[in-house]
Amino acid sequence: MKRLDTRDAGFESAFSALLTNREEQGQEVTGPVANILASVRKEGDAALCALTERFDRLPVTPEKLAFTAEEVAKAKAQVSPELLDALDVAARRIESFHQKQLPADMRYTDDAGMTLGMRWIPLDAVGLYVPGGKAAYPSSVLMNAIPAKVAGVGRLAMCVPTPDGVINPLVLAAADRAGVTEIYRVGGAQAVGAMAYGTQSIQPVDRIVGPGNAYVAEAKRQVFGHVGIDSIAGPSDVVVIADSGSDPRVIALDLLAQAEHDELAQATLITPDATFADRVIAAVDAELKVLTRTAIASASWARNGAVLITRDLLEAVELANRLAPEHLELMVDDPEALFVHVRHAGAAFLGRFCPEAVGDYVGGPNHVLPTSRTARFASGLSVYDFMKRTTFLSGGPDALRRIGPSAVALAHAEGLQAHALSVSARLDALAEQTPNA
Ligand code: HSO
Ligand code: ZN
Repeated sequence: MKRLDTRDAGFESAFSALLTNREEQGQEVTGPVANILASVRKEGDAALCALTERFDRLPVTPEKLAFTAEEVAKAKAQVSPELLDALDVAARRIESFHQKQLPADMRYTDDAGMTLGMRWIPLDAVGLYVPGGKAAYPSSVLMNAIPAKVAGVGRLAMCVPTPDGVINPLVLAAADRAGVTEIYRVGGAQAVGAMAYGTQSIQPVDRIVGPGNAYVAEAKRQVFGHVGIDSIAGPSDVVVIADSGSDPRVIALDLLAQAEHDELAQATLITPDATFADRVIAAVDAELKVLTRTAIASASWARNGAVLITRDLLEAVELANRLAPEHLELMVDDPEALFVHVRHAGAAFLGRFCPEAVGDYVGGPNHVLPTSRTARFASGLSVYDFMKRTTFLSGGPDALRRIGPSAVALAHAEGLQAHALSVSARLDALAEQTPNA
């Protein structure tokens, strides 16, 4: 963990290192992924089944690739009523937020008499990748699937690896709650290939979303262009701005909630109170002794953790903007007064009783957010990711008379004769119909 004070001479260079010093996974997977994609594209189901047997140790035939409704129902029956209730609370709140996000079409008539506008249209088919093993978050199934459903996507297919045939029943329950009915027991680059190119049993989709390991991320990169993809997620991060009005232990737990995700996760505290900073650091050390995911959280805190001491809260926000965090907590009495100055953050959590963990599960806004400082130019997952726009132009003779000649002039300037004629031939015809107009 790095403890820096903005009043120290070496602050700027140490802080810059913090901005750039993100570790890369550094796994060379480009070639192997290209081979997997090529074989799925060429051999379809046969390749899928062979690769699933090889990587997941699961012998499977094409007819068994999809989970049946009975299998999903059976998995759901294994989940406690309390957990199903919690899933439902989360799902309802995510649905309601994303419904409010639905964009309105646009249509207006301008002073040339042209009617112009834009129509939002949901995608026909989307593929959702859900990781297996330690990164399988049922909450992320809801966060990816519900916006697609709300957007009106026609078909939603999900792929999830089942190493040794094992599936987390809560993942299937979450898929079921989100209305996903097409689920395949396939993972890795082969799942991405199947969804991108299609096989005998998996119809191709138009866009693939969802997190995955290095192979999945690379496969998404390689199929991009043939299909759309969401952004490739880096390690998760949080910046917590707090003053001494919060319990140091509670703030420590917020930092550790990030650190326990991944050794590469980054948790940063920014505070104007040096004494409070030291209390939080002590509380982190104490909690690290008792947490279940100590090994991961300790590694993350030791390697990527940071505590920044500022002159005041405004300076804290300035640093947060430079860090462009995925999550920004404002744990102060008047969070709105700080929030007006926030320009770069994937999601902001306002007030002492609104920790990120609430937003991770049951807040409503999406928890798939821009990582690795991409909040400078990117936003969290939303219904817009599952829709596209068709713009339209509609005009009659009067509008063409008014703006057509400028199009002709520009077409000539670009040396595009057919373009010019396409407009001028119509203008000529209009002139003939009304000789003195
Ligand atoms: N904090 C993660 C989401 C998550 N947390 C899922 C718990 N489960 C990225 O925003
Ligand atoms: Zn989380």
